[in-house]
Amino acid sequence: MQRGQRVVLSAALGMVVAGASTVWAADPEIDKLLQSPVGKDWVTNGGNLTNQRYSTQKQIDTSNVKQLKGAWMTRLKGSGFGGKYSFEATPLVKDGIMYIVTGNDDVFALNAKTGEFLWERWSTIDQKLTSVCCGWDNRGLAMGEGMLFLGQLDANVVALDIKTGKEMWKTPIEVWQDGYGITSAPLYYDGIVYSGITGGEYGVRGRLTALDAKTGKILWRWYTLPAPGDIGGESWPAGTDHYMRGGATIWNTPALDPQLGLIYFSVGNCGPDYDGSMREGDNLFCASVVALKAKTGEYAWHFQEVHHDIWDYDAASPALLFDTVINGQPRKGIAQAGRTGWVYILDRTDGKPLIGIEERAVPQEPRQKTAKTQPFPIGDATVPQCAEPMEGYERAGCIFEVFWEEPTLIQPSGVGGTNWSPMSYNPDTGYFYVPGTIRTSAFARYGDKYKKGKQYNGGTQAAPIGSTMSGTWSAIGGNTNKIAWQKNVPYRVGGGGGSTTTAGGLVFHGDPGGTLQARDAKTGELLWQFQTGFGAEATPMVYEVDGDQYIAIAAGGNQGVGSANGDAVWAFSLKGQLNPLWPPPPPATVAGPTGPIVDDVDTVKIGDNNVEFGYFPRRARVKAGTAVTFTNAGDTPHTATAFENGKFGSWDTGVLNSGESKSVTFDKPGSYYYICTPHPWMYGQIIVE
Ligand SMILES: [Cu+2]
Repeated sequence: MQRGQRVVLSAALGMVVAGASTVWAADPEIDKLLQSPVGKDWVTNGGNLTNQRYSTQKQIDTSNVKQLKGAWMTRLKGSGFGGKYSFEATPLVKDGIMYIVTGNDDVFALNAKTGEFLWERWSTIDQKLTSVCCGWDNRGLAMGEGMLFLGQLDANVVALDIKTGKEMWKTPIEVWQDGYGITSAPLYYDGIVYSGITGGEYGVRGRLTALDAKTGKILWRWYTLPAPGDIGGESWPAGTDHYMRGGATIWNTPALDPQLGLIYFSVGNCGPDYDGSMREGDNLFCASVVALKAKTGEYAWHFQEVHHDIWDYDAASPALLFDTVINGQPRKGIAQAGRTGWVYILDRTDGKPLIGIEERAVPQEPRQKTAKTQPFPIGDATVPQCAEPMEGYERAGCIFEVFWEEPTLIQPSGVGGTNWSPMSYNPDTGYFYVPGTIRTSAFARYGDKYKKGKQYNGGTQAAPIGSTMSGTWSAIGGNTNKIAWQKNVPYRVGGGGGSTTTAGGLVFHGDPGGTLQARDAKTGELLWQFQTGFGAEATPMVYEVDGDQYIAIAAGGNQGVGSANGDAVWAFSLKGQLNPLWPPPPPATVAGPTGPIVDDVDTVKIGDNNVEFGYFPRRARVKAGTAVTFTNAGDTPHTATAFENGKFGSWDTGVLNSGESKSVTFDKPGSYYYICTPHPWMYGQIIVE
């Protein structure tokens, strides 16, 4: 199709079909699918422009879902298979072909009916990237104008020929050596590719970048950290350039309302994450939902979920558009599931709360320059918001509790609540299906000097040794913000895989223990589960080929949760013949180092065996007086830093770059726990006898 061809598109956002609007479109077919309820094809990460992840397919329903079996399973030739990776991408399907991207940014086209390979494109990205904060990951693809679009960990946006996988253009939107990367799925609409950027843990300046889909030329950038004089610029300390390194990155796919002409996205944490002492003010647009004019990038509105964030409480899960009725009035809604554990429900025309969000006074810590008030949505949180006291910790509190250098236990943890995982919305029930992580953080601040391209966290949020971790699945009413049903589950969810819902009355989601699960959308009852053999930590999707409905999910684990690695894509149908695989090793439910104790070890390798985010051995027993050498055998800078009752640093290797070593002598008998400060989910233990 030619750019500029005149076509008629129907508006089909949610329940409102507002007639036809005439527009110019570069890819009329894709633009129409993007604006329509999801049917046979699934052409963008969130299903369509709303990010609702709701499919109108209903061949598979509550009565027959128990008969689902594997139609096919394809292993992606070892791509993204290893401990350093997460596999979170949602496959796309168009005209019987599936497109999937792995944590190594490799893209595969498969026959969606059989799983056979059609083409593959290996990214050949540099394996020594030092800007990957939270596992090697790619959340998905976009398509349009005969191309597939992806963002890479090396901060390039790439277009591939959808028929062959051949590279059409490649645009660096930043320099990875300066701390930048891309993990979000881009959004394609009306000739423009929109991409987020990562680096909130590296002192970067976040932004949304719009590129011309045909050429890859950058059309505009909208910085999430305003300069002095820009809207929001007054929320940073006057006379400083901290806004140049304050984080506020974009982890996930935007949503777009063509009628309002607005694009919407969630913005991540402030940097440095846990030290607010040098950035007095609300620090816009950290931890916010932002709306821009989709064509020009002009500011429309914002809502900040957490003022002056010091808890790493990103808005990381994708913003979702939905239509609802409140007090008899039809309303245009937008919702976002925060790491705080709340769903923020707003009017998408102006960003005002739809149900009510109160500014309430919160605890104060003058050294952290804490905000006087924080927004409290009226409604229910999906996870506990107060930490249990633990022996060895003097301070414990609820959400927005403050901390300085004394470790302080707080729930939700710094990873949520809901982290990167998408929720879904079912217009038939009016519920959001929200994944939640139950975990405690021991927050502590330490000073951290900014160095371009290096980790810039200002503290830690490690889970205390011995604290428990689990998850929740909650249905939250779209016009009440109250829990309609809630299920506790054994493993943390919300870090990778989200939910997808269908007109068949079902909610589908993966589980870190390896199963794909189907629940009754009305009641939450678990109706079916199937063991994929690997950590099922991506969001499922739904499509149809030759009259048969399929459910598909990527299964390859999540490095932050520690679920089993893999490189599999599964598709399920009522005609499927494949049986479940054996369960893989389950992820931890208690924080701390796991595995056997290895005796008489004087070397601990960090990041070995392509795991990157782990110590080998994790637990070692040595004689008093032994000098233990810590060697970084991985690619990313790591540390081994003492972690005792949340206090850390009584001994420390400091930052070890790839290949560097440091010895620490342990003279006194006892148990010495340690963590990696940039990756506080890495635990180790030295037992000295
Ligand atoms: Cu590390």
